[in-house]
Amino acid sequence: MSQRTLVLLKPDAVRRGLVGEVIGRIERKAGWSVTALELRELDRGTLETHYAEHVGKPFYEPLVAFMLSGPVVALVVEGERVIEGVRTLAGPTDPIAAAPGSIRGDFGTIVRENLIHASDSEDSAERELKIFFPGRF
Ligand code: RTP
Ligand code: MG
Repeated sequence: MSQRTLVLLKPDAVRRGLVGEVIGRIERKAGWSVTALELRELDRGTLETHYAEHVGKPFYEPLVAFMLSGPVVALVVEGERVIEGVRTLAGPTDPIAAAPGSIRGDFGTIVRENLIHASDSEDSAERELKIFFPGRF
């Protein structure tokens, strides 16, 4: 089943020069392709919409500050079971719990600075694609 997912390379990934590494892992999966890609600075309103499920949680404000701390790379990836697949490549939220071989497991240590966001369901993907690439998906 071919799908689309929204991926964000978070400011830590951009700052640390890991954009090529992370996109390379995604691109090398058979049949997957990047169909939109942009480096951009986010604003508070976009983040509030994107992270609506987390508004009011203790980690929300530090998360927003982190996501505003530098540019992110927003991309759309298309391919077979790509929603679950990118989540698997990323690994669990806490990089210390993430297995080596996953993006978070290989490069992260801090829960907040976990390098990558990927839509977690078909509904999330549809919602998030509209937020980050309005009029295109
Ligand atoms: P994401 O939404 O970014 O793909 O990550 P996720 O599904 O694995 O994690 P989620 O629970 O949706 O949390 C969103 C992001 O908030 C930061 N976070 N910090 N306890 C904490 O300090 C904490 N918990 C979550 C992480 O950046 C996480 O990816
Ligand atoms: Mg999430």
